[in-house]
Amino acid sequence: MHKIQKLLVANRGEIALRVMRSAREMGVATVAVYSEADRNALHTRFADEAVCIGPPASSESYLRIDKIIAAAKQTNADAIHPGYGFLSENKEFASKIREAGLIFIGPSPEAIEIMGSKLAAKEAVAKFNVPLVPGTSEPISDITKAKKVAKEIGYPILIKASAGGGGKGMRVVEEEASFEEQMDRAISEAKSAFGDGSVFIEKYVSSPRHVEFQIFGDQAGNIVHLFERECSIQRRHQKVIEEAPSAILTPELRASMGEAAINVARSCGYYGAGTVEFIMDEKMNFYFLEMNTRLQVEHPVTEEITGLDLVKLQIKIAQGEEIPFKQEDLHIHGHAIEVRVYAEDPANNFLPDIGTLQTYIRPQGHGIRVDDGFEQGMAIPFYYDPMIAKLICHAESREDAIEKMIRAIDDYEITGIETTLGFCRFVMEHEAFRSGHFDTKFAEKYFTPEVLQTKPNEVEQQLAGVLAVTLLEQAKTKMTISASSNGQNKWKKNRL
Ligand code: MV4
Repeated sequence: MHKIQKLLVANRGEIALRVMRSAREMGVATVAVYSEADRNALHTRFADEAVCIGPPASSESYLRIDKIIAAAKQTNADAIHPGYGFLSENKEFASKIREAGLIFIGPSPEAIEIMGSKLAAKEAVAKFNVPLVPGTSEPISDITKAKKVAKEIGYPILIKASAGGGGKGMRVVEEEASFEEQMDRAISEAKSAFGDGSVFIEKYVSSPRHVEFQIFGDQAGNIVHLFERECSIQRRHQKVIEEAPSAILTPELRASMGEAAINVARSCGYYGAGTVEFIMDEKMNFYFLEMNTRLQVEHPVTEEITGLDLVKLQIKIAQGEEIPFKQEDLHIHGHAIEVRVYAEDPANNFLPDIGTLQTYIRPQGHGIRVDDGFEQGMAIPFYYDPMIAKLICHAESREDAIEKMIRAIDDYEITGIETTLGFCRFVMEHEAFRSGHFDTKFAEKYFTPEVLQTKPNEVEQQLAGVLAVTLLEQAKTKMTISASSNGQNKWKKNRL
């Protein structure tokens, strides 16, 4: 066992800060790497030491394996945490870190490789009794054969690129007549996008729910799951709202999905933090989709309901410790919801809206957590992901967590850029979300920019009348009145 002394965080923004905070609490020194655009970023300032690794473009900084390993050597760091995104699921990064004699805070390069290929992943888990969507388990290129398979599975079917992920390289085929054309397109798309034209066919589950399980393995072979997260509220494969636990899982279903998730991890000798993604149809059948071999953006909801610090657990496992608890010691405490605050304009097709945070005041109070990497007055660089913060609420029940989230969104003051907060508030108030009857098509089905426009309700109309009279009175007596312009009620809709 090697106790980690100094940790380099190969990331930026909220996750870099998140990781460094836990390291510091464990007495581990921290090293930041930063691009020229992040010279004054919070992660750069928070770390004990910081090394500039290049120009703003990710390809010249946060994606440069050589520069990051050189920074670790230069500062005598003995471990590297990749965060999420960037190099977090790059097998070459994980192996080069090992070859340099350093510890990678994550799984083995082999596990990253297997799970990075959808077909290899399916093949690995098939022997472990994990439910898979009906379909092919091998790359398919012979059109006649493929057509036959599609017919057997039954339309609609989905063509997926083996090297794809996060929704990239998928094509729905509704009927046999369009099969050939879609197949040709899928193969050439996969070739140009991933340099690998392997595609396979699955039964298309038309409006699935996305339920994922957090798992942890250690290097002694122990594997546990930390329950599920429901991530069905998304737009164009970008998650916007996540919660734990799922509103619809029964204890029995949770136990069998948890067991399947552990088996997925077992199938590739997994250690570290991982997430096993399932889709679920309306009959509550669940199927393994893919495994993400990193800490995920939405990990805080799991932390809130388990009381565990997942980054500390990652560090302990990486330095060879065993998981310090058993599956039966784990329990779900209350309910947690996370909303992602993106610098995007929901009224304008969610186009990125970068700029300067003129006002930036975080909500506060019991059960509220904000993970972010910005302060008031800072500019949001356009080189990177537009997610500026995660707002997490934890309460005893789902209903209480929703009410807390609405209050927190109303207390969040952001001016200078548009954000997705208004969209998130809309979701919190929506009957489909509140009842738990929603799926991955929620945004498509229910959201239009018009729903963000505040329609005054009856009470508000009456109040406006009263206010008009008052103002008139005041004008008569030459009094001045300054309207409250702190934007406090910016997201309020039909509420008084
Ligand atoms: C599917 C599917 C329906 N049927 N596979 C999207 C991203 C990638 N992880 C796999 N995805 C899907 N695979 C079959 N056989 C629907 C999706 C899907 C989806 C999955 C999870 C979360 C959001 C989604 C949004 C659209 C489609």
